[in-house]
Amino acid sequence: ARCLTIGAAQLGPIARDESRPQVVERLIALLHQAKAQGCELVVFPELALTTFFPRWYVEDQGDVDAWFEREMPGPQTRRLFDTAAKLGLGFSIGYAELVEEKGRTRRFNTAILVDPQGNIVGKYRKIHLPGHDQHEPWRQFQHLEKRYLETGNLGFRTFDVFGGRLGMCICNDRRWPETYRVMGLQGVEMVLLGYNTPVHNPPAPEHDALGLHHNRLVMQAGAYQNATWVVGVAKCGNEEGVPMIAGTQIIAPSGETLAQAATEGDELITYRCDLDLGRSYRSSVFDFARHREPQHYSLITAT
Ligand code: CDT
Repeated sequence: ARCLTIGAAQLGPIARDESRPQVVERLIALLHQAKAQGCELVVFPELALTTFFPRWYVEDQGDVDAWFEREMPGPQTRRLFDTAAKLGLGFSIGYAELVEEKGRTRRFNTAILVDPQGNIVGKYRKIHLPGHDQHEPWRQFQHLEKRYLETGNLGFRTFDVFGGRLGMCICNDRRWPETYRVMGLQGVEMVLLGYNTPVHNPPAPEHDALGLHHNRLVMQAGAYQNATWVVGVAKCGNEEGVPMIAGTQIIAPSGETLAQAATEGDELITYRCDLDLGRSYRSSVFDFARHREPQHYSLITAT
């Protein structure tokens, strides 16, 4: 068996006035727990260095940019990288990324994968950006990802690291079957994903009671239908008056959740994942080469 011991590091709320060094201390505490529990790779959530800022309409772009990282690691995040490397732990983490690319300033909702030596070995920029791009004052809170962020431009890649083939996606991506399938077609064995999911969705409050159900449904389906592990990690709890779902879990290629968080705060859950578990699915019911019928799928990619 090719086993990889995963730590899914759920975060409780991050306050608006919490500084990067304060958050990094919380992440480091989880790294130490992960080391003590035999983990090799720790998965942190989406936008794990700041509060979930798209909930506010902010006019001044300079104020918005204060939530973004211009380098990774930067002066305030280097301690995270150094500690992980000292402990010999890999990690993935989500953050808001500001880059000069193609001659202009660009902003992405990004996740990176860092090896046990502290090298960035994988990067993903969120493709399915939910919410809206204009201020909608009728909402109790905003969801302005479409205003502050650009659609990711790196595709759904996979990375041969940690003894397996790993991929990443971010939050709303997990609701879309294409996300997993594009990685499944590359033979992905484990998908790492973090999320910030408010309990209340202002345009469709009738869904509010189903948040944890939908969270589990989409990740379990993505895992089973693509014979991959899925590690889903929440930032959750009541953040600045907005409750967000927990439900951090580690899902096997069978679609079964094998470990799950019990709280809505900082909490590490672990599982020793056998990366070969997907094989029997990939060679039987989901043998893509034998059973897919892509000639009937063209509508999926029509724009
Ligand atoms: N962060 C993120 O993508 N959250 C969304 C909220 C959807 S409602 C606008 C999610 O899909 O969980």
